[in-house]
Parts: sequence; structure tokens; C-alpha cells
Amino acid sequence: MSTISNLQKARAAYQPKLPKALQGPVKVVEGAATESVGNQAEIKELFPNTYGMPVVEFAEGGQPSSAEFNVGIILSGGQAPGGHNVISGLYDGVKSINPANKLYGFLMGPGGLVDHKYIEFTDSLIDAYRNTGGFDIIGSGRTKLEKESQFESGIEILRQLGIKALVIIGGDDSNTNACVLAEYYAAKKYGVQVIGCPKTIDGDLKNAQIETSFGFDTACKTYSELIGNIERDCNSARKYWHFIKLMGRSASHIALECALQTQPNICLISEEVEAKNMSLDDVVTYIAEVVAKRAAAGNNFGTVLVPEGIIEFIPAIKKLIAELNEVLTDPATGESRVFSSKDEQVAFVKSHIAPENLAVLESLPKDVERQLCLDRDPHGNVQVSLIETEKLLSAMVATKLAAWKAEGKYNGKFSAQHHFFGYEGRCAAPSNYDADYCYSLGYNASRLIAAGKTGYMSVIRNTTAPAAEWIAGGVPITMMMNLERRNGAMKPVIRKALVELDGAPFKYFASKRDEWAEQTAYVYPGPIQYWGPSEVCDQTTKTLQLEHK
Ligand code: FBP
Repeated sequence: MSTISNLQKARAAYQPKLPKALQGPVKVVEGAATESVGNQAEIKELFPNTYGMPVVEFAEGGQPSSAEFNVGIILSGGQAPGGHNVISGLYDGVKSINPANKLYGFLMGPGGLVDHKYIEFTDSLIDAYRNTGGFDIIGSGRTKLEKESQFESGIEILRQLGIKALVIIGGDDSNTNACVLAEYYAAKKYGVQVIGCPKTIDGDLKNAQIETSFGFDTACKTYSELIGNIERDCNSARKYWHFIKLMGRSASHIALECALQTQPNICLISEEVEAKNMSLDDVVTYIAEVVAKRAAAGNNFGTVLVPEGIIEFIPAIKKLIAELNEVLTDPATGESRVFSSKDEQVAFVKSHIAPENLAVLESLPKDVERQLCLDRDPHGNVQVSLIETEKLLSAMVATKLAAWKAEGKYNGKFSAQHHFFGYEGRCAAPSNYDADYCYSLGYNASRLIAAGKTGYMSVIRNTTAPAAEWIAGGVPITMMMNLERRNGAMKPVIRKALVELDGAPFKYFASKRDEWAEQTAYVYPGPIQYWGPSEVCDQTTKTLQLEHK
């Protein structure tokens, strides 16, 4: 057992806040039938048992229930601050209905369900992990739950443990799979409910019903503390340009939120790069122009935020990646092709793509070229966190500046430092917001289970208001779905939320960025605070504040 820090001891005593509606017995209020966000006819046909269900809201004052049931929980995908609180909220919720109810955790992600690896949670285990970061209580994994054989293996252990409902904590891909599983068990009349829970630091699982995915708040606050520290160093030494790549996969929500919190000189937004049809050279020119302008004012330093997925949004590279994904999939099985070595894989790819895509591929630095040709994660995503875009961009900026210097257009000094923030924030101790939000999501899931719901996502809304006023309920997962091309075929998936260029957070950023580029307008947010005035401790992200203004 590791030694517990004093902060962790004090944090263990924090009682997360719950929405008023969840503080006693609940009444289930059902809305009208729902439709999916796209491809309605196809999604309805694929999900005949879980399509069209109503949105559910919980109100105070129902009949107390003492229903007996056991529940299983799975953590799926990348870590996000607050996962342990979803589990403790679910545990407390399930026990509050009937203390004899049991909660089981499947180990190391969805694979634990398939391989029958699990633990039963106890009071002492739960208490040791309340309000802590990480997913280490049961571990997480990226096994994709998609095959009938996995669903059948799952039902064996669920029956053996008397589990009535399974809660899957995950991002858009994992919740898509949760929905497929819910439909499968409903079609087979297995009597096991499946409930999803919106997790990911990336912030891209949000829509009209889900305000934010959990972990985004804490991760962005952690990165912003670090960015602020770098900005202060940058403004003290005045000799480096810091290129900071930030996690977030395809979406630039993390980069945008960190920019709103720290006011760097440059923040690239992948969605804008795509909308403006910018080439890699256009992006490099934009950065070099800011560097040159600041140099002309005597400022040979600055901070640049780079979203990790930017490379995928440069239109020519996006087209290339789409073809690479097709080529890497075996059309006979729909699975990734298997190669005996990485070199063989790269050679195969190069000999099977269109000449114009090959030209784009070969114009990239060798390590980027190789990474784009190599394996995808189990959901078919390019592993963008492995591409060193921050180094690629700064090297290209240096080359451009050298050319401008030779032409007498620039006369500054350019020296770069590189950083990649991702793992630094994924397991941070949850902010008060994430601690409360996650506990509520878990507690709320117990109420959805008691109400007999399946194929729903646990949803808590109105979170810019004090927690007591938060709205608790559930949304059918099919409502968030449309068809998208994945691994060479059209598949039903939850629509990923990218940064909206006509949304309030981007518009605010766009109205300020020229000022932040020229002036040194850094903001140093400092570390997350857990105790103290509410305006310091309980603030949501700037993104949420602007979206709900
Ligand atoms: P999820 O979508 O699973 O929540 O993952 C978040 C994330 O941190 C991404 O930002 C990042 O690209 C990815 O995980 C890295 O995952 P891994 O460590 O498994 O390579």
C-alpha cells in the first residue's frame, strides 16, 4: 500500500455535492420520443430495441425504492480525473437503495468483462479512492467491445454474479459500443441493462444533452497551470519560443480552453485550419509572421499552443490519412491487416496509395511519415499523441525565418523549446467541479438502473449553476448517433464534437488573439485550489462559461 499524502487524506473527507433531485427518492419524468442526430432510418433499423426512447429527467419526491440488484462497472480508454468518483457515487447510490446490493468492477477495461476478471468493491476500498485522480482502483484498457463472442462471454459472468446492469465509463467510441451492447442484450432478452457515462479529457463527447465530458475541467486546469509557469519563465528569460503540444485527439477543445486560461501568443485550432483549407506551409507562415512581428518589437520569445491532432486537419494530410485507413484495413474481415514488420507495413502502404497521396506522404519528415503509416488504436484512430508536431512546426518555422533573414525581411533570434502535455493531467486529483460532477454522474446512474433504463447515458446538466441546481437524468445513446466511415465501412457512431467556429469560446478567442500575439498578455492561473473562496475553487472551464453565457 503506498503512503497517502496529507492532501489525499484531507481530500478523502471531501463530500461531493449532489443535485437536489438526487438527494432523496426520485420521480422519473419522461419527455417525448427522440430521433438520432443523423441517418435516422438506418440507426432505427440497427437499434430496433433502443431507438426513439425518451429523454429522462429526475425530479424530487418519488417513492423510496429498496430494489435488490447488483451492478458491474468498467473504465474504458484513457484516464480522466474523476473516474474514482463516478465509482464512489455509483457505489453510494446502489447501497442507498439497498445496502445488500453489490458493485463489481471489471479489471483493466472492457477486457475484464470478456475474460471474467473482476473485484467486488467494499467500503474500505471505496473510501481509499474517494476524490482521487487516476483509474487505478480497477485499471482501464482499450479493448473494443464489439463482437458477439465478447457479448456472450460477458453475459456468462454477469449472470454468475447476479448483475442486473453494467455501467461503462468511456468516450464516444466506448459509449457507442455500450449502446451496441445494450441493443444486443435487449434483443436477446437477457435482462441486463447497460448505462454509459461521458468521460474523456478531450472534451469531444458533448452535444445538446451533454454539457461536458468529465475530466476535461481538471486536465485543462492542470495544463494551464503548467503553461502559465512556462509563460512566466518565458517572460523572465526572454530568449525562447516554447512550442507546447496538448492532448485532445482530433478536437482542439483542450488547446482552446488552455488558451482562454493563459492567453498565449499563438494557439492553433485544427478545426480552423481545415475550414480555411490551410496547407502545412500556411500554418508555418502564420507562426513565423507572429515571431517576426514580435522580434521587430524586440521580443524574441513567445508561447505557442499546438493541438495534437492538427496534422489530421490539414486538408491534404486528412485525405492521405483517409486513404491510409482504408489501405490498412483488410476488406475481407474489416480488421486491421497484419504485417510481419513495421518496414513491411510502410512498404505495403506506399505501394497501395494514390500517387498524389504518396507525394504528400513523402513530403513529410521521415518520422511523421512513418507514424502515419503505422498502427491505429483499437478504434481505428491515428495515434496522434505519438507524432511530434511541436518539433515539426518549430523546425519548419526556423527554416522559414532563416530564408526571410537571408532576404533581409527578418532580423531576430529564434530558439525553441518543446513540451508535450497530456499524461501530466489525465490522472490529476479532480477539481471540485469534476469531483462533484463525477460523483453525481455515478449516483445518477444508480437511479437510471433502478428505473429499469438501458441504452442510456447518465447525464447531469446546468453545471454552471451551483450543484444543488444541477439537472439529473438520462439520454438515449442512439439519440447522439449517426453513420460515419470507419475502417473502410459505414458504422453507427456517436458524433464527435469538434470546436465550433461559430461558437462563443472560439469567437472570444478569435477576437483576442491578435492582441495576445503582439503584446505579452500572459495569465498565470496557478494550481487547482480545493479549499477557499468559491470564485477560486468552484469555477467551471471558460469554455462552459462562454457556452452558457
Ligand atoms: P480517451 O478518448 O480514451 O479519453 O483518450 C484521451 C487521450 O488522452 C487522448 O487525448 C490521447 O490522444 C490518447 O488518450 C492517448 O492514449 P494512449 O495513452 O492510450 O496512447
